[in-house]
Amino acid sequence: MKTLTAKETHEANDRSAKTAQIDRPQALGKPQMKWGSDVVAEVTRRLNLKYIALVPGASYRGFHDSIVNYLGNENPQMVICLHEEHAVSIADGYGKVTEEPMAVALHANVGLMHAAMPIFNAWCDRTPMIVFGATGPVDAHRRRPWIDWIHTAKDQASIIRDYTKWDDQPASPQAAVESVLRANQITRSAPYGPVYICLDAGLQEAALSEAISIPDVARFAPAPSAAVSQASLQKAIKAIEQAKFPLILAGRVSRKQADWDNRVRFAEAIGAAVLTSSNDPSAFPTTHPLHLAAPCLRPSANATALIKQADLIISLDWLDLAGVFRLALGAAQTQVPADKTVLHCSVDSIRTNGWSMDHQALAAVDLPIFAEPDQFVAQMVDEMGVKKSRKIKARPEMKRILHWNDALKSKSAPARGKPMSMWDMAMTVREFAKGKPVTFARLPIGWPGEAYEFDGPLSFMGNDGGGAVGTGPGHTIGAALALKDSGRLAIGVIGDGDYLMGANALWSASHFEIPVMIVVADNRSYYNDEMHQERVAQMRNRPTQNRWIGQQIDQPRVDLVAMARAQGFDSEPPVSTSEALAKALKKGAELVAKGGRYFIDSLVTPGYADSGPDQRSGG
Ligand SMILES: Cc1ncc(C[n+]2csc(CCOP(=O)(O)OP(=O)(O)O)c2C)c(N)n1
Ligand SMILES: [Mg+2]
Repeated sequence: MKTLTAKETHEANDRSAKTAQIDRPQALGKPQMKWGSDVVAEVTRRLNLKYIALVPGASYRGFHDSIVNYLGNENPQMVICLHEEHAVSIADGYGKVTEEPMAVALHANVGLMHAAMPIFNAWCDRTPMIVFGATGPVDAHRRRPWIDWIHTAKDQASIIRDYTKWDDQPASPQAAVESVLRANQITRSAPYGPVYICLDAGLQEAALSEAISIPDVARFAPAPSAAVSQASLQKAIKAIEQAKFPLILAGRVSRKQADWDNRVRFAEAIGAAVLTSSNDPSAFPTTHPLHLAAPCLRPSANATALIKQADLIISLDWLDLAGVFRLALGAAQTQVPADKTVLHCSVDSIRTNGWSMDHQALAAVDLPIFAEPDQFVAQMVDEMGVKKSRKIKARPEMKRILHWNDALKSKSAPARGKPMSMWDMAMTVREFAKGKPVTFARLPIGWPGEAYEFDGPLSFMGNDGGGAVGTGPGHTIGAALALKDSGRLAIGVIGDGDYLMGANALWSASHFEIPVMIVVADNRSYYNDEMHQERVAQMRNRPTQNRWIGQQIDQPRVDLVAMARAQGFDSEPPVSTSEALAKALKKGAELVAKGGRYFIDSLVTPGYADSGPDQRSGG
């Protein structure tokens, strides 16, 4: 994180104190732990969970009361949302930045159903999160007629079990203590993912009839990362010594600066080229001389050339290893590229299940290493005695490759004074962010890899791992909440479809005074799917000019600015030129630095700026 000046620190502390003043309960006296739900709240507090995102509901009215009137609405403090989808997306955005779980509370079956999609997305994002839900009373004699019956479902967790790491429905307050401790341990163990605890309304609302023991939570912490064996380290070193052209695929790695620095030292010491994914959070400085191809999801021409040349692939939990080989080399999904040694370092395999195929195709691997990638890199750096020098081991083969950032110089600067294309918009945003402590919470479909100029682990938080449209606003606000007092400017650049599906997430940012900027790349369309319809029409020899039908979001044109203003954001009329966008970004940044919220509707001409139709992620 950037070092703050004395004035900035003062302002940040001021804002922090103000946040704590939001939604303060009165007349609490000295609350005693007396009810079942007080026990759950008490354990939650001891686990140091700062926030709980929620939409209220009677099924958890006991737990709600415990947070307000027993905990005094702090640690965790409620972040009230206008849709369960946003509550989970905000927790996902927060967890991506902090690698710590945020809590969420969801009403019975109906709230959980609203939340199912972003929970799946958090599962694909590998984000830690503790989701509290509710049911019942399980004891049918205690159910209120009608409403308690429709909101009671047996095995409620079955709605989301296939994409959570663990769930439970404790039957007593004492069992709930264990349940919350276990949830915390599981969600914080890699690979991270959401966990769910369903609280029986009867248990929540029952008076405690016996003393409850809450043990020292420190004794239930997750284990530190397992170390890589000496034998595996030696094999890796030997493979590196024998390699002519090593290529690091830096995938799902940590947000810690020390790990980032280690990755750079490792790559420099072995002289490996590096590739990062535009789908995952920033993993390596993108303009570093070894980061030869611009970040991409599907391999661009440059990335393909690197993969083809490499004789050693070092995958740091790359999301789709077999898929990338298939696309770059035309290899069958599970076939090893014959001319390469493949090292794959990941713990993802222990989370694989039979329902979700997000584990991707099975890659053939010569050197499998079961460890968190940054653990492996740290041990390699130690084992190889890598010093802190910035001398890059030069590989003659790599010197001949034109770095993507140099190639960019011959490409067009943003057009001036005329309607912006996605390229113009992206280059304007890149220019604006240069050298500033900006965190891009999200970037939209079709954004060119050349606009990804990242210099630290918080530069970019990756996209929606589950391909879940509607999560952009929530992710942005959750990331901004985590970064509130850091001196970083949190920006979400999202599509108009994504914005419109998740637009009423914005109110939570205003209510909770979260400084944030949201910029919409507004092509007035679900444009990704226009492209799909065009392709189908081409395949079937049918008229492609009808591709817009059922896709364009126009007539009437939605007033995106009004939707943001209505929820407390500052804004201005839509901008349609790169000059106007640059001005708006500057104005927005000034406002957000003072703790405000800014919205920009950036009109772009339909069309993408990435390297071709197959770059597109939308399904
Ligand atoms: C919940 C959900 N519904 C539908 C889709 C299919 N889909 C993928 S991209 C996309 C369009 C998104 O529109 P927008 O955010 O405006 O981006 P654009 O396609 O215009 O670049 C849609 C509808 C999805 N991925 N998720
Ligand atoms: Mg769109």
